[in-house]
Amino acid sequence: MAIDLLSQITASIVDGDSDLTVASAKQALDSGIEPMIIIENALVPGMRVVGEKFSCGEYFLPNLIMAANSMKLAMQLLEPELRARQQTVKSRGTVVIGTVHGDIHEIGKSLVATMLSANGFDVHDLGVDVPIDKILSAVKETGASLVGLSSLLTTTMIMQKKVIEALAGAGLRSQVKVMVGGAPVSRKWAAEIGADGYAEDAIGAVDLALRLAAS
Ligand code: B12
Repeated sequence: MAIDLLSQITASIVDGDSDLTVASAKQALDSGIEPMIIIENALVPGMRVVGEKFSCGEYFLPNLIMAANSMKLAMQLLEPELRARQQTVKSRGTVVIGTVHGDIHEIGKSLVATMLSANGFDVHDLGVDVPIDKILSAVKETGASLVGLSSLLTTTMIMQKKVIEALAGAGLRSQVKVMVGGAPVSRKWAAEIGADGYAEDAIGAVDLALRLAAS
């Protein structure tokens, strides 16, 4: 039953049927399935299929947009549930997060931001297509100790390196630990550009942030 429901959510993402995505996500929540299971085992796999179909020319941009919209609407339902389940009292640190300049992919970055905030971090989400200067100002204004940079395009990964260089240029590099992520990003890339850590998904991002905050 739970597996059927999760498969139905995945299929509805692939079809871009936002009404069905939201209705079945609600049904899954009501039947006691944890929100993170719904996200990781139903929504994210659906987005992966959509990406593959786009890659091989079976899907076009409108299909990506419809799938992304379905996922965003489902996230609006699931985010408060995620937060409600993982409340912590004391702040674990301040994080500035955003998708780098030139890149408008927001779903993964927002999921990481939600999970960090659900785990006690004070999160300043700068959104998408964020210019380097805005990141530097946010770090100065908030006194953040962590910066999260998301990039979903091979062409925008280089912006992660540029942000790290700009932080160093502004004398802020020793104040912050930089985490990088996004589908084309790897541990190897993170090491190459001098980032402090890489995580593959939102749960890994929380583990990484906790480790970096304690170091
Ligand atoms: C949805 C989508 C879109 C939507 C985005 C809508 C939105 N509001 O976000 C729209 C339609 C706008 C879009 C546009 C484009 N897209 Co697009 N898109 C996707 C798609 C299908 C899914 C991305 C997604 O949301 N995944 C689900 C989330 C949950 O996963 P995620 O983003 O990877 O995030 C997780 C991890 O990576 C990690 N993570 C992410 N960020 C961070 C940050 C930190 C600090 C850490 C630690 C971890 C972390 O944790 C997240 C949660 O688990 C991907 C395919 C794919 N497989 O990635 C293509 C994809 C990324 N897009 C692609 C392309 C080419 C484009 C366009 C150039 C298309 C075009 N011709 O216009 C434009 C680019 C516009 C721009 N300038 O940014 C390509 C990129 C190819 C490449 N190698 O560069 C992909 C891979 C599709 C493909 N297979 O060809 N896209």
